[in-house]
Amino acid sequence: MASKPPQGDPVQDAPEVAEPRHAAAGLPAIGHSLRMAQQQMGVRRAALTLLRVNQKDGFDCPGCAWPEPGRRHTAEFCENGAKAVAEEATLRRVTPDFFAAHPVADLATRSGYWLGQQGRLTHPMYLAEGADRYEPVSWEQAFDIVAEELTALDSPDEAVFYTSGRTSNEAAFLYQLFVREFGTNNLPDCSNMCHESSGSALTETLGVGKGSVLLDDLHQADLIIVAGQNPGTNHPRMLSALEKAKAGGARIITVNPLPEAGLERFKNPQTPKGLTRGAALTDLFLQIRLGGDQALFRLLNKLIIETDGAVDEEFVGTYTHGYEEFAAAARTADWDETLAATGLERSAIERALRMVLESRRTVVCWAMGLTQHKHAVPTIREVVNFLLLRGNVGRPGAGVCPVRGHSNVQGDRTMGIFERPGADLLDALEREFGFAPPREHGYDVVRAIRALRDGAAKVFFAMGGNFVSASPDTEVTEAAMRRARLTVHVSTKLNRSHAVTGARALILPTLGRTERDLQGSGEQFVTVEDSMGMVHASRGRLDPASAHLLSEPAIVCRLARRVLGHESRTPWEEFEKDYATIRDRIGRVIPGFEDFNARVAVPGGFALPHAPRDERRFPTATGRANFTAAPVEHPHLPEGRLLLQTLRSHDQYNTTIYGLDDRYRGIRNGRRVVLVNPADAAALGLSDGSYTDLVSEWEDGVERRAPGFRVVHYPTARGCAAAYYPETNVLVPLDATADTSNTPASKSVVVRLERSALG
Ligand SMILES: Nc1nc2c(c(=O)[nH]1)N[C@H]1C(S)=C(S)[C@@H](COP(=O)(O)OP(=O)(O)OC[C@H]3O[C@@H](n4cnc5c(=O)[nH]c(N)nc54)[C@H](O)[C@@H]3O)O[C@H]1N2
Ligand SMILES: Nc1nc2c(c(=O)[nH]1)N[C@H]1C(S)=C(S)[C@@H](COP(=O)(O)OP(=O)(O)OC[C@H]3O[C@@H](n4cnc5c(=O)[nH]c(N)nc54)[C@H](O)[C@@H]3O)O[C@H]1N2
Ligand SMILES: [Mo]
Repeated sequence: MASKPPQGDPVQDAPEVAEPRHAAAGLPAIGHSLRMAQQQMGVRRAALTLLRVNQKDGFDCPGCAWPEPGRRHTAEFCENGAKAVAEEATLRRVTPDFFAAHPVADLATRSGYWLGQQGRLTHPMYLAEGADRYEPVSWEQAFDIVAEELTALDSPDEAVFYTSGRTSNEAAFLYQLFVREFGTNNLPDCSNMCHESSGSALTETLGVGKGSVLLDDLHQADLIIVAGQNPGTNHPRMLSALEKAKAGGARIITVNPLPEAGLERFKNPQTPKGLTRGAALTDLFLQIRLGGDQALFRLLNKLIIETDGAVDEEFVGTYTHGYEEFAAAARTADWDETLAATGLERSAIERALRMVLESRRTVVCWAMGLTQHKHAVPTIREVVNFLLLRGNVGRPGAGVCPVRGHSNVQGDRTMGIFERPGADLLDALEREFGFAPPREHGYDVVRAIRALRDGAAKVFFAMGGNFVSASPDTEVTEAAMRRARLTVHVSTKLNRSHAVTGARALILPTLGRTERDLQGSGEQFVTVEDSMGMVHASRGRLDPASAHLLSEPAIVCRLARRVLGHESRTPWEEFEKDYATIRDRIGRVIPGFEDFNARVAVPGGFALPHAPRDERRFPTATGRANFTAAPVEHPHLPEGRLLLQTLRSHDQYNTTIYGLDDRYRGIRNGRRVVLVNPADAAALGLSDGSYTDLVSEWEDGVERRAPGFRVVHYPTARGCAAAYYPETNVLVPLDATADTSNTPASKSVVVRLERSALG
């Protein structure tokens, strides 16, 4: 039953193109967010819901993982947070009648946008083997089906348990506990496709795989470098922090192949000035070629080393390891090679160096523009080298700042959602729960797809997310999914993963962040950890979308009881009744959570310890912060080809499409566009408005094609094109991943553009 993936919305996908903007937010942003919220929720519900976002007694915004400031505005949310809330708090519903009217084959022809617009899931639904559509089932039947397939496996390692990043700490802790009691470490998560490269690089060099700055550090910095990140769309509240830093005298260098409106100018809707001109943010824009960052930082490092007095020798001598070897490698950095790899002017790099040398406190922020390349891990290690050289780790106003995506993706990892758990975690689980957790490492996302493809994995269970659309190599992933015996999705909204199923499939509908969670002991709250290691409570206030929903913790507890039976000594019933009892156990298993219930009761929550930040202690193999000296890499582009990055528009949350506009980039009413530098377009004979197929070329010789994209002349770096994810995931080869972290290299796909039969 292989259906072709849908090619956008044939009726609606008709891109219109205008000049890109040069400023973000402002009044139009408020207007857009309120309009979307009201379309989904009506006026009253929209107002009541949005006023609860990120308040100390409210719920954590299900948008991004940017932290909340200590002093909050009445409306502490952004345009895109409001869209995320509206998407969840919508009044539209996907009921059993909907599934009766839409066979799975029909759902498989629909776009992700259409699926998401249908509304919230209301009932557990089951697709029986050979059936053509989902039918309602009871929760008991649903758990029986999962148990039947899990117990029929030859080994627990034939099951895969995915997690997306919205799952609360409580649900994540229970989920990994259940999975490990069941007997496997097959716990891939969205982080594998996201900041895994940051985690790998930081753990090896600093000893902690998380960022080392708090919000106040940004406010106190002299220099903030924002590399490979588009906060105006993806972390809009970060713009307030950048604005505040600038008001305090900070300068900002932006490193990006695209001029992103949010980094040019920010019109803060919370201030009078923001309603008019707004604040300029970027002082120096380095329009780098895709994948040129390691070369750039390596050259800057050489120049720092060669400047008298620029290296913080006391810091380097006291706290670091490997300096000599690194310095020897850095000294060989070459201007010509760097200019070719980055596409930058010599004078621009010299100006950046002056700003670096004038700064006593430097922060580097980054996101997917650095993590999704073959050489992502050495690139981020080079950023660490750069900061270590001038002692910019473990002092106020300075440090590493990987800006996380999903609102609790960092917390999920802290809770043990990891396919390669350390012995510390497993020992602690063994002590606390009295079972022997599996020690062998499990599958990450890419390895899970291979296992499903090869028949080595037979059951796929997802706690949230949209695995088939978010993963690379769409056709391979979808074929892999269809080979499974059973696919199960705990979801709030309909998505493509519900339409590309194993022989049997279940949809288990769950509560969202915004909703009241009533259990045996009364109303519950959950906790989350933001991008800066702050843990706080989140309490939903809305009535659940349907009376048939279960919370994520309740789903795990009931499933665990059904699957593990009397073999488990874990008090699943008690956990379901009272989440405080889960937090008691988290406090005994996960370092930094001691006395969890008492500390999270304090409004605003608490900061997790971070040894490099707090005490300049580096829990690495050498006991010091490690300089590293990897060879410099950058993508090589064959003649007549472009390097494609797959990125987000302003109207989407990952695979959830809110609308068809990308306002800041001047694109409306369509998503099948490819942004190309006019000079490259001219060389390829592609006029603005012509239609092209994107064909990716990789070493396996397989031709991957995404048909029918409108060419948009756009001021991106030479040789570098951009198009939206997930429409272009079909082009990303499964095996094209970052070294060490195994993250799909979604930001450097070699493509040729062919005249399209479509369009
Ligand atoms: N509204 C909204 N918010 C979101 C999300 C969303 O989809 N919508 N997603 C969430 C998630 S899970 C995540 S991980 C984050 C993602 O946040 P981002 O990382 O900002 O997301 P992308 O759209 O992938 O943008 C990548 C940025 O890096 C640049 N870039 C690409 N390649 C390179 C490179 O080689 N070098 C440099 N220097 N720059 C490069 C691109 O031009 C772009 O500006 O956002 C989170 N927040
Ligand atoms: N080509 C390319 N591919 C990429 C990326 C890229 O930049 N380029 N980015 C990667 C990144 S950074 C990430 S993080 C992944 C994202 O991968 P995922 O996290 O798997 O994808 P999402 O689109 O965020 O998942 C959306 C679905 O989550 C469900 N959901 C929403 N809220 C909840 C909730 O509270 N509970 C539950 N149980 N379900 C909920 C809804 O059903 C919704 O349809 O994609 C990756 N894929
Ligand atoms: Mo992400």
